[in-house]
Amino acid sequence: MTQPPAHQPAAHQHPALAAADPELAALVGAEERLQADTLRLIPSENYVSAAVLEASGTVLQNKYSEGYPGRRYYEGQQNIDQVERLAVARAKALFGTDHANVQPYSGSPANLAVYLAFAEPGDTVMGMALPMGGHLTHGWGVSATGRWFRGVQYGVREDTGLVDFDAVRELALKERPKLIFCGGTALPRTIDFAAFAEIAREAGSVLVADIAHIAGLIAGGAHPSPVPHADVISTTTHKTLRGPRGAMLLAREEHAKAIDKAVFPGLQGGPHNQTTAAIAVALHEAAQPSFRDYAHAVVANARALADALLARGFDLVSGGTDNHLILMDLTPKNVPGKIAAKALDRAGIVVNYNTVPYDPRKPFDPSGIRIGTPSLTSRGLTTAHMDTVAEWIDRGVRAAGAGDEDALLKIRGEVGELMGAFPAPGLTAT
Ligand code: DSN
Repeated sequence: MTQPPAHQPAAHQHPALAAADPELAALVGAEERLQADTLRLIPSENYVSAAVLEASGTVLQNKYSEGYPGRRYYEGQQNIDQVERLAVARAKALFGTDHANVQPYSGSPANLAVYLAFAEPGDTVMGMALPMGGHLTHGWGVSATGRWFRGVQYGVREDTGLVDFDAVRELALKERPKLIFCGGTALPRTIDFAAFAEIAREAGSVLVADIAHIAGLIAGGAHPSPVPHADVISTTTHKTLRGPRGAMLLAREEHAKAIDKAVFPGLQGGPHNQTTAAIAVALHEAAQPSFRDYAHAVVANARALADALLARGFDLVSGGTDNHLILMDLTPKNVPGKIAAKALDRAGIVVNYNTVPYDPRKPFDPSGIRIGTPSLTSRGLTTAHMDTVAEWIDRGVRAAGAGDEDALLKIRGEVGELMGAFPAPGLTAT
């Protein structure tokens, strides 16, 4: 049987859904077309494999399993226990940790469980400020973590865009926070886990490495691992790691009980077993040699794209990238991030508008856009394509500034043509 082109709706893959709820099936088909036809540059997104997709949609969905393997509050766990044990064993082997909890529903609940395990309401916690590239759950004011705990924040230097470790150390020693978070959502540079660990040790703090963005790079050997340095590691499973939407907490044995108790019964009820199964599949895929190639290709593509953007006069925070992510300050181009992001979307290039460090504009209308290479790498684009991608972004931003819809439409055609030659994983029928 011949495979349908990547840009065709794949309703035939969901025959029951199409029969029972054509309206919903049409929306799923439209999303499949969108993901196939566009150049997806949001650095926290990816394409999961067909195997991960299948595991996410299994009858494991039908089962309640509060507790942990061998210690459940429901019977009928003969298979579920094995699924979770497999996921845990694979997580431990892949990252080289003593302990893994694969039950957190996503990154925010995973981080909240860390608070529950190690801190009391009102305690001081420290993380990178959200507008500097941190995450809401690292003690930022509008998040429960910033309301229920006393969040103190560090940032990056205005001149380099890099973490100022002298300032981090000074703040940590002054505040003696219970938790120090490192990692974030808009960090284009390598995280120096050893430097954070030394500061945490001096301050008597628990070091939490939030590796959600870079877990796949770490698993593939394209970014240093926090394992020898961090007390606890928190990660989502759906970004560079290329698994389902979920999360994991990894820890040394000494913290295993506290972490498990915090996730269940502290914070959550029954685990999402279909997600646990899909995490197990993704971890198996991430242990294959081809995943190392993917992880290194993600970084190589990001570096090539950064160079091509710099050559076109773009201002990149920190001057470039070491990982999968590029943060572009569009101030010199006189185009606000939101205007650029929406115009690029019309051109078939999907990015998100983002604050840049020391942004004079508001978070809902900031100066920058954030882009990344995981999705395009999963589709097979290489460094040879990055000049074209930079050229499209350049033309798109200029068209945004000029209000030139025809130019955006032309880019959209070119994007669709190239992406049609690179079938999206998980979207083509097998
Ligand atoms: N929302 C995620 C991101 O896009 O980086 C972080 O949680």
